[in-house]
Amino acid sequence: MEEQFKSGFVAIVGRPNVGKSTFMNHVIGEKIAIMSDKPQTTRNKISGVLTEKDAQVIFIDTPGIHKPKHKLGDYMVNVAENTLNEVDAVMFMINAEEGYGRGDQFILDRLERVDKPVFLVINKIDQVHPDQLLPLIDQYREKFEFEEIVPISALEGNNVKHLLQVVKGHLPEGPQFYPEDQITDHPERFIISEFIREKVLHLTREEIPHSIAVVIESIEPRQDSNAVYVQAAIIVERKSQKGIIIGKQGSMLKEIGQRARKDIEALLGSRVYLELWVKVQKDWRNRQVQLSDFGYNE
Ligand code: GDP
Ligand code: MG
Ligand code: K
Repeated sequence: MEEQFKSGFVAIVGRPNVGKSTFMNHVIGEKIAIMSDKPQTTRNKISGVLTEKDAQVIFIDTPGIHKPKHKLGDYMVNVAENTLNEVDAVMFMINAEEGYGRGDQFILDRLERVDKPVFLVINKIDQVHPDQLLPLIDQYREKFEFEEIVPISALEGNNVKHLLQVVKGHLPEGPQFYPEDQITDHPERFIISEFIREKVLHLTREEIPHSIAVVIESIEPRQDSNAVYVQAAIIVERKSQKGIIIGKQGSMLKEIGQRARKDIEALLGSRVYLELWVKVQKDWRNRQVQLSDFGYNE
């Protein structure tokens, strides 16, 4: 008898910086989720679609579940929790270097309410001695009944194939939800805004906190020049931050724009003109009513 096609949605949860986006990018093979060494880079659901001959896995890279410190934090936790109730399996990812922490308990408490298989994925094993793994596994086993425990290195790809086999093994039989060549179901608009936000965070390092948002004002293909015209605003909370992002004679903003443009061109497969500007909007994180303006409502 022929094997049935399997498909399903798999959420990736875990503390910030454990490597969720890196894993997604490794699996999907394109730069869809945004990677950064700053925590909480991923604010929204980004899904990557992996299609193989026997299965289709749709990964949801959730914002970090953590104790919220402000309204945007609340929003992010809600998105993550809602996601957990809609998926077929959950990958709980930890950093092998860090070990168990209070942030993990917060997440595990939420996972107790999930009735789908939960896998413990121990990432960054390239950073630890193999002897350190067993005690870590024992420690987590005591806290939660995981379906399976799989150590990987998302960065180097160690054991990632095995993890995919394990995940596929637990998916229900189902249809191919997305066409084979589709790797994300997110509108380009959101991915483009994340590309720009990533450049700001990388280039400004510690000076600019997470209190920025990027709003894509327009994306217009230009018939005459065979290029796409993108207009976007970077929203900051303070005037001083605006100065940092613009830089001396606009040099920083220019650099941000040039780097973001390269990623957008790769994504859209065409030449791109990117027009960027910076707006100050005080305390936007705590103004719930404004969150929807930035695309942070479900
Ligand atoms: P996220 O916040 O969970 O999405 O984490 P990211 O994917 O953004 O990764 C955070 C940092 O950890 C980045 O600097 C990654 O390069 C790094 N990282 C991710 N996976 C690995 C891994 O397997 N090994 C090592 N050494 N670093 C990793
Ligand atoms: Mg991430
Ligand atoms: K991150």
